Amino acid sequence: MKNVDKAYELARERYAEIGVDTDAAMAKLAEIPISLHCWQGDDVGGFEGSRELTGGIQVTGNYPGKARTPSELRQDLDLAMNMIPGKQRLNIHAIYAETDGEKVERNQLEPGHFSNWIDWAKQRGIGLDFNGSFFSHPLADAGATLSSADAGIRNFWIEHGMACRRIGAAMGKALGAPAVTNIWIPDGSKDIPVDRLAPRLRLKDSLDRILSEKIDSRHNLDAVECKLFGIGSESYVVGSHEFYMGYAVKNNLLLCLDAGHFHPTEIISDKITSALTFLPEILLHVSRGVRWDSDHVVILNDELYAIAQEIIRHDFCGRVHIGLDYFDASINRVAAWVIGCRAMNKALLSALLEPVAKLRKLECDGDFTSRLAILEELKSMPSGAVWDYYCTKQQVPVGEAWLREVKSYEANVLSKR
Ligand code: RNT
Ligand code: ZN
Repeated sequence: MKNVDKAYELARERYAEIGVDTDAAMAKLAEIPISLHCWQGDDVGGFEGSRELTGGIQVTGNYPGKARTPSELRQDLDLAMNMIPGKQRLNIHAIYAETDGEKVERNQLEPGHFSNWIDWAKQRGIGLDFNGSFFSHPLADAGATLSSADAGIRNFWIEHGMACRRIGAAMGKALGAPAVTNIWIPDGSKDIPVDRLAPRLRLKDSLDRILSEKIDSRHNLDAVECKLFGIGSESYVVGSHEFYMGYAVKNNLLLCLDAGHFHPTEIISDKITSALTFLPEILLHVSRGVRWDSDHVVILNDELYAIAQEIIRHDFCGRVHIGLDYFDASINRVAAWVIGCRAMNKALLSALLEPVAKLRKLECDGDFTSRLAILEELKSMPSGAVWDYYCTKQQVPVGEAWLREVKSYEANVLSKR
């Protein structure tokens, strides 16, 4: 890796000239966990059986080699995670329970149904995060779960939410770092409702009941995820941004900001500081919506840079939990994980290579000319050389070398499924 080392030495000097310590940046990056979402590996399928994906989210594509079992999914994750530098976590949905062929209703799920995941995470030395699955289920087919007017349906989902928090806590306890257990529900309506209030009041009551059990925050943290619209809930979403912002602030929960869940010109990077003015911690679902909440694979675009800058410039690493949330079945699914998670890491590294104090001073002094000039010059600084060096130090492939490994896995493993 002679060239990588040489390029890094030069890059280190260049950054030193502008007052940036590249070694410190890499050390910091290595400590920022990113939670990889298990559901990219099987198109949000889970292991309950082959029901269709509902809830107004959609996976397109039929790329061969999808994981069909928990061990296939973990095998795929093992490969993806070995191609990604830095600290990782895994984000699991309730539908990924392992019940030994037995039918276990979602309101009956227990930590034991996730013990293989916990053991696997322990082996890898990573933490887990968790999500209730309030979709792809007959009791979600009417378009309402926690906001349902049907007491039986609503109770079922409340019990599911309670079960999920206990599972999250068991994960956090076993792995020595709290799991973030997220609640996203698809509730809403295709056409214009007459009563926008009653479902929201019911949702509030359901959440109150789910959260009534005291759970040690060293083991589990609760997050709520808002949304603008989904397929089939175009006119009304019960859990809107205002609803959950209010609920999170009032109850001291994490607000989950998903990059695809706002108006197309709205960006979550600008929401981080607002949310953190009123909340101790938040969760991000880093995603990429193309024209709608399409959950495309995350790439290194302007918004990803901006998200990373907001986290790093304010030193919010301890308060922003970074999770990925996308699902693309039109390309190799393992590669999709690697591409998105490497992109997130690259964005964080770029942010860590900014001379923040200097930029802040220019802004305070009102020298907006210099601020803009330097921000533009930073874009062509040799951050790529630092990234390559970081990858070698982290013992993951440099550049597109990871792709060869994924391609050979495709030929030897995925294509045989
Ligand atoms: C849906 C939400 C939610 C899901 C996952 C599967 O729009 O983004 O987070 O994508 O939980
Ligand atoms: Zn999401």
